[in-house]
Amino acid sequence: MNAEALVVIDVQNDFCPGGALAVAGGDEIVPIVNRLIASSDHVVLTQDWHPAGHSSFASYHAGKQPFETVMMPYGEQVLWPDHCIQGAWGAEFHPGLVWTKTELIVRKGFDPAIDSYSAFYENDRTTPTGLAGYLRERGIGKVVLVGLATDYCVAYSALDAVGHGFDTTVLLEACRGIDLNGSMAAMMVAMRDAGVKLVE
Ligand code: VGL
Ligand code: ZN
Repeated sequence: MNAEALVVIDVQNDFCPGGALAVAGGDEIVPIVNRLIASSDHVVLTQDWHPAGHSSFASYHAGKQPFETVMMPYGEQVLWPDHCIQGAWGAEFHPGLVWTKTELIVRKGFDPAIDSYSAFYENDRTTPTGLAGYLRERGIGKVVLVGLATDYCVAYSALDAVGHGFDTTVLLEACRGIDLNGSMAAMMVAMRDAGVKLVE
C-alpha cells in the first residue's frame, strides 16, 4: 500500500469565477494542480454531478434562498444555487485543467435526494462512492487532496480518507474555500484534529 494518488476535487466551471457557485480565486489553483498532476503517478478526479432539480438546490425548496439550511432525512443541509448540472457547462472541468492522464473520475451528488460533498460517501455518511475500495485494490495507501472547495468537498473527502486509514495530505495552496458562517476555520480544525496533514 505504498502507492500515492493525487485526488483533485471538483475543479469545475461552476466553482470558478463566472460559475454558479464561484469560489473566490478558484481558477488560480489550476496551474498548480496541473503541475501536481504532471508529477503524480496516479490521478483521480471528482466531478460534482447533480441532476436538474437536485434537493441540495435552494430552488427546489419553496421560499428558501441559497446558503440557508434545511433539515433533510440525513441531517442539516446547506442549500446551494443550482450548480454542476449533469452535462451542462458548469459541470465541466475548468478548461485549463490538464486532466487527460486521469485514471478515475468519481462523480457524486447524482442521487436527487442526497447531496455528496465527500469523494468517499454521500451526505447520509453511509452510502459509499466506491473510491476507498478502488484505491485499496490499486495498492494506494496515501492520498494527496487538492481542489474546491477547501471547507466543503475537500475537507469532507480528507476526513473520510483518514477515517479509512489512508495517509492523507491536503495541499492548501492548491485549494480555495467558500467560508460560509465560519466553515473554513471549523473545517481546518476538524481536519487537523482528525490527523489530516495540512500543508501550507
Ligand atoms: C461543493 C457545495 C455544493 C464543493 C459541491 O465542491 O465543495 N460545495 N456542492
Ligand atoms: Zn454540489
